[in-house]
Amino acid sequence: MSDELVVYSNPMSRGRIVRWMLEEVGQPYRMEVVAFGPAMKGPAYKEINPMGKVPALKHGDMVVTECAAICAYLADAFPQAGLAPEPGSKLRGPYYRWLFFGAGPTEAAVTNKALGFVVPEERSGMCGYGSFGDVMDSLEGAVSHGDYLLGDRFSAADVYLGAQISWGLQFGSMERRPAFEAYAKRLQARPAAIRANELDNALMPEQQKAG
Ligand SMILES: N[C@@H](CCC(=O)N[C@@H](CS)C(=O)NCC(=O)O)C(=O)O
Repeated sequence: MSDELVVYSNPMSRGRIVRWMLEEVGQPYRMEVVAFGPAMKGPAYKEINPMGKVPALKHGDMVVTECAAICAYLADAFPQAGLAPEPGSKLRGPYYRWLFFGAGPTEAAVTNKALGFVVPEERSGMCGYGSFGDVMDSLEGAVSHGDYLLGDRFSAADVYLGAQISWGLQFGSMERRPAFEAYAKRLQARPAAIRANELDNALMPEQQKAG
């Protein structure tokens, strides 16, 4: 069985997170650009991701979708890259915590904010992310204890949550707090992040034409 890594993505999508993660991992991979619209919603691609969304990752015959899951999978599949604390180690706690906080509360709070949906104050108790402000405060604390979410250790959780924070600042869907700006600047200066941006940016004109 081939163990080829194939990422299905589009340069104008969350697939950029996976590209960055793959560049951090440093293993060879192939990218298949999936155009938005009929190609992404058609039966061939839905065999890979029934949601008809990018990104998706194939490793040999195995498919994994969801950016956070893909980042966590790659970190475990290629431990030599040092992007996840050892299973069973104490650092695994905050590692999971921030990966899931990114995929759950942060993603929901930021998307709802961008769409103009505000949780009525008296219903925040039943809303998993509480309020947008609660999420911002928690994230500010998370990025203020060291250079990375795990202190001085960079991990896949920084790729996933860091990409969301960087985009949030870029597109105005997150508050411009100094701690977020310093964290995003630190991450964006990583050689793998720079390479990933260059590779995806080079694919943009073609996709913009198609869109
Ligand atoms: N929860 C998914 C979200 C994936 C997602 O929404 N992708 C968007 C692009 S950023 C997409 O494919 N949209 C096209 C569509 O739904 O038609 C993840 O984290 O991977």
